[in-house]
Amino acid sequence: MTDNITFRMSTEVEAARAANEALVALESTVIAHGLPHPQNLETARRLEELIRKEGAVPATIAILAGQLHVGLNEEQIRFIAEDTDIKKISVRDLPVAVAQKWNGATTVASTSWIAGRAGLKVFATGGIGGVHRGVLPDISADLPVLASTPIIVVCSGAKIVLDLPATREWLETHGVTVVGYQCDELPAFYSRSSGLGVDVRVDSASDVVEIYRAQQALGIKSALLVTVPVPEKFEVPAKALTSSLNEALDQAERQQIGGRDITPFLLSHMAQASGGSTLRANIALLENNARVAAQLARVLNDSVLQVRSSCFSDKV
Ligand code: PSU
Ligand code: MN
Repeated sequence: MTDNITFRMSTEVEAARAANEALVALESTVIAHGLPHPQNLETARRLEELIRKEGAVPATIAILAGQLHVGLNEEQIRFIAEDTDIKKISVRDLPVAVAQKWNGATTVASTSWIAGRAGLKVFATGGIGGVHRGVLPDISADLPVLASTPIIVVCSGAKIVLDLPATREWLETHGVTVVGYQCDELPAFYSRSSGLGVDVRVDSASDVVEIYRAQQALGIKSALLVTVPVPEKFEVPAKALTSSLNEALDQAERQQIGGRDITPFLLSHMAQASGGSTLRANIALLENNARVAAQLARVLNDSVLQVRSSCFSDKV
């Protein structure tokens, strides 16, 4: 049996595709497992609103009863945010989730995988996964999927809980171009600086789109990682986080927390230890990234439509 995958598009996404409108994919793990209730639901809705306000159409991606959903309605978003049995689905989990009709939230890896195959070109998230600290080699599936999916991923770098220099090296080795959007340094999630470089600083949406189009023309199959620092007002500098992060890492080791649980564990530990300031930073950067992604999606969409119309006029 070789059934092809089918996507369940929301009415809004379906209409946007028919009208050639700009689309922005959003992940759902951050909603189900990354943020506490009720901020998770508020943020999920707010990200969608911000994208619409910028003239693009949001497509939050999740698995519902084994179906790959591209775009969720109000009720489905609420379900992902509030149900207590939503699984965290990375790419290795997709076959099981589909076959066994699970409800699940998608990570950067599985969201990129689905968005890329559904024809979406831009995806906004908070921080990507990467190479974890510690002795055991634990590398998020986000990285290999980024290395093999030609999509623009807007994020604030990799999550601060990771080994950032090792993550940066991994991206370089696997040919993922890293753009600093209005910044010279790779952002470090809650913090604006990491001491690590980007491949190029770019100051406008149209310059990002030029690079993406060049990447497509070259036939390079990796993602274009567009990194945007957390807004200054909400930044929590890396230094201020050192002790709570070390404590969280210690506790995770003692409690033998690993695999898919480690990232949410570390993030929630830090939110508590910082009196909520990392949570506010997380929400602020998610919102900002959604806005930037919507602007990029629009510029990209306009440039594609322009090329199409000039092809038509060439023929006449
Ligand atoms: N960014 C956040 N919160 C999150 C995540 C990212 O602000 O919860 C999620 C993303 O979905 C990312 C995942 O793909 O954490 C990485 O988890 P892992 O290291 O298990 O691959
Ligand atoms: Mn892992």
